Amino acid sequence: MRIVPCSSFARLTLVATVWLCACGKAPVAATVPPADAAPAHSAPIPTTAAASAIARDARSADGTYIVRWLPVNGAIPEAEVFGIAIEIVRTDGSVLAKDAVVTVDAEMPHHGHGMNLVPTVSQLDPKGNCVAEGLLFHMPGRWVLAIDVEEGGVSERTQWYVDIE
Ligand SMILES: [Cu+2]
Repeated sequence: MRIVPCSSFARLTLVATVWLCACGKAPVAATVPPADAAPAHSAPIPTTAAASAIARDARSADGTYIVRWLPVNGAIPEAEVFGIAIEIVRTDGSVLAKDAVVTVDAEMPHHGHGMNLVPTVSQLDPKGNCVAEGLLFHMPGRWVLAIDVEEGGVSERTQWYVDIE
């Protein structure tokens, strides 16, 4: 499994997010950077002993957040439901809004489809942690995992390539 932040199309607004989710054939494939695209950034954020080597953090579209995630069970299984632990911090050091909402989605841009399940995401705790359950990468290949953070009606996306072999 290989995970790369999608830096070059991390500029989606809420409008684009809604549109992408509503349209299975969204033409985002043309904007997908090459597989060796450089990670958006590598700013240090707190890690825990449980964080494995595959945990990945990336900066959100407009740089408001650093979003980090890792599979709950340490690896992403193919064709099995899994969960991810998510950690979100604001880059300006301020605390996330209490009513911030996190949503998680994934798609295979080259195939024009998403997941067959809609993940559920737990409430963010005061430290910016939550857990998304019910993800399913039902086939091998390149997936794009997207984590959206919404505060005060503004949504910002962070994305990663996840290659399932
Ligand atoms: Cu597919």
